[in-house]
Amino acid sequence: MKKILASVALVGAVALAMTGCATDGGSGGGGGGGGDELITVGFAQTGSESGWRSANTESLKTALSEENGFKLVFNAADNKQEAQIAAVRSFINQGVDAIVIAPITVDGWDDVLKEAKDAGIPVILEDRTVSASDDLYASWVGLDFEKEGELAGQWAVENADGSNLVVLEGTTGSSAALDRATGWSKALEGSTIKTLDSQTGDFTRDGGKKVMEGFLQKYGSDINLLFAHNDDMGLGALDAIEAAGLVPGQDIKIVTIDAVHDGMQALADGKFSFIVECNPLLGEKVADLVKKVLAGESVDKRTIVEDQTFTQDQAKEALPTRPY
Ligand code: GZL
Repeated sequence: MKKILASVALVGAVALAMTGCATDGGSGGGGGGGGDELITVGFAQTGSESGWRSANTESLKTALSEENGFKLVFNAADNKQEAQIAAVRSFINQGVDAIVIAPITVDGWDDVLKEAKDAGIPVILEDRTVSASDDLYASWVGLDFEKEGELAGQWAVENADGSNLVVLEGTTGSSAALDRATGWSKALEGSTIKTLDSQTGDFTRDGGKKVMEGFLQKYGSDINLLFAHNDDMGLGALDAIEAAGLVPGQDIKIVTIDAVHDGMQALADGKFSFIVECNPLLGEKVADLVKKVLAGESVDKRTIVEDQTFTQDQAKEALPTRPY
């Protein structure tokens, strides 16, 4: 609907411009239908739960800036799904030109995505994804979370087979946690790694520390391998491990995902053993998708950004030039 309106509006705007009385050509908010007015974008971010999230927010704010032709309406939902859905409803009521969402969990999005579609406002998903039908959003750009989990698991099987494992899971119901767990389990098939326990730490340092304290109280020095779905929970777990008189990287090998600065520092210091990167710098791709969708151009439904992995030596080498 929006595309047809945009095309008609664009033709109208061109016609009117020739008579010296151009309109903004957009239905909804600002200049989404063409012309040199700013494109108004509502961005519903998960919150500020981790170092990765801060880098992702910075990347999108930089790309969706006024100098790049955007007026950004930003909301961080404090990791609460209902608050994030309310933010999207608010963007619809404001009549923004486009909506960007980093969906906290996969479920619960059908109704509000239908409302955005009915309002003729295109939605672009970044980072995590949703279980709703993909005709309810224009495009998704993010990472291959299952591959990230599989790469982490492959390292564990090659370097820590036979270990007693505990897992700090990401936010329950998030595509990042669900898919990383799938990839990890796939990699461990046929190995002799024994999973003692697995619990969510909600992607936060505090969550990782609290859950690791519980694991240590229950299993003590039997634990010799930790898989944390992100660096921040692994960093929180370091406090608990050291408080228990154990040496991280020696008594307990730690594998994490993200490769944010503090995680890479822990890896370079020998406290972490292996990290699989999850690239948060998605801003330019999101901005490009917004402009193309509003211009009525066809775009890929899914765009996956490549990741890489780091050993302790590779972290020492990469740290000085890491952008986040
Ligand atoms: C992954 C992203 C996850 C990160 C966490 O793309 O959704 O959420 O791994 C962040 O650090 O909180």
